[in-house]
Amino acid sequence: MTAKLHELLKKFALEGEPVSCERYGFGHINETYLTVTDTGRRYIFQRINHHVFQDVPGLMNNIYLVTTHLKERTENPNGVMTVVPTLDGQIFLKDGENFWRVYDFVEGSVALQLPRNEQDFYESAIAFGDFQGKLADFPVEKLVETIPNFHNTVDRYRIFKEVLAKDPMGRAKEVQEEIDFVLSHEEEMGTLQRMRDSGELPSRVTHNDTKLNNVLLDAQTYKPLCVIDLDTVMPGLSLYDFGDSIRFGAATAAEDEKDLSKMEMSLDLFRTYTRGFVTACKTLTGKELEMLPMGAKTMTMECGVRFLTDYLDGDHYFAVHREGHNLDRARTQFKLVRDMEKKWDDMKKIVAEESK
Ligand code: ADP
Ligand code: GN1
Ligand code: MG
Repeated sequence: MTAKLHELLKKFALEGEPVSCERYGFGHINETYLTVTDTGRRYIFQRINHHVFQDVPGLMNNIYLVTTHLKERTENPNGVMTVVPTLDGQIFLKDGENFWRVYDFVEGSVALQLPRNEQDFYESAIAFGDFQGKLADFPVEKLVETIPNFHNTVDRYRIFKEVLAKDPMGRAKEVQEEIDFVLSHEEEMGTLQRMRDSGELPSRVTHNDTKLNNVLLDAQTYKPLCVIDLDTVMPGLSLYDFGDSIRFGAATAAEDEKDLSKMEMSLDLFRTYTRGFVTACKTLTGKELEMLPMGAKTMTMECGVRFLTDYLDGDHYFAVHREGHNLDRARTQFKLVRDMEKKWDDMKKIVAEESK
């Protein structure tokens, strides 16, 4: 561990003396470390990405409020993230321009990059559905928007077109096919935002980043344990949470798979997740249920648009580990959208059957 990391860790109310601190996990946004102390206690130590999250105090206050609310409704102490304060009682540490925080490590847990089987995916649906259900009575106006317009797909298109017009890296000419695909879907992809604006779909407290690896499952039983990565918890649509889970977890290949022939949306996994989500979250309206397939398609397209925007812009937002990484990610998302279009009638039928 570097002397700097040690110095920072010493400012938190840890049990014992930190003896190691290593990079951890597969997140694209924060810098995550696993730290161990001489008593064997383990902690997650993170540098919060303040370029992405411009109001870190507001974000940490959201997390504090939401975890406090969830703890009152959760029996298992490992079932909710626990923020470890600094020695002077703050929920994060400011060091120069950087922001750091510590969470208790949730022992006996696993985060999956892909479901091993349908049951894993079902359990994640229960976890995220339950999360939303438990927050249904949380006063949504107390939360700040940690990233304004995060799932405003109309605004994501606006930013895409702005970057495309500048084309700062000169990359647009290589990806004309992808650009055309994005633009040909613009009108349809604004549907949910228009329904949110008109009040047809209700604003709820949502997680907004419901990838499978943002829920910890019990390492023994593979039952849901704890929903993590709470940075984007804020007002949103239930369809964002449903859709983002399908985008990531009902896919038959990794988000950055290069061989697009491997990438499909599994209708079986779609059915499994739908069943879990509607079972755990009883508050969905008829309109929300009807729009679930559109939630899946919109979140997938939006994520593809974000990856492609970042590729055109020079890869400033998502962590990249190889050349063309964001382009590969964008392509998998577009392949998924095309596959959903082929399977659209089946997706609607499944939702109708599972929400009876
Ligand atoms: P990012 O925003 O970059 O995705 P996350 O908060 O999701 O960062 O953390 C990255 C990874 O670290 C997670 O996917 C998970 O594997 C692991 N992780 C995060 N918090 C905990 C925790 N409290 N206990 C155990 N593992 C954790
Ligand atoms: C980011 O932080 P992480 O890796 O869980 C991103 C999500 C994207 C996802 C794509 C704050 O999630 O919106 O869907 O990558 N989070 C943020 O993998 O932008
Ligand atoms: Mg994460």
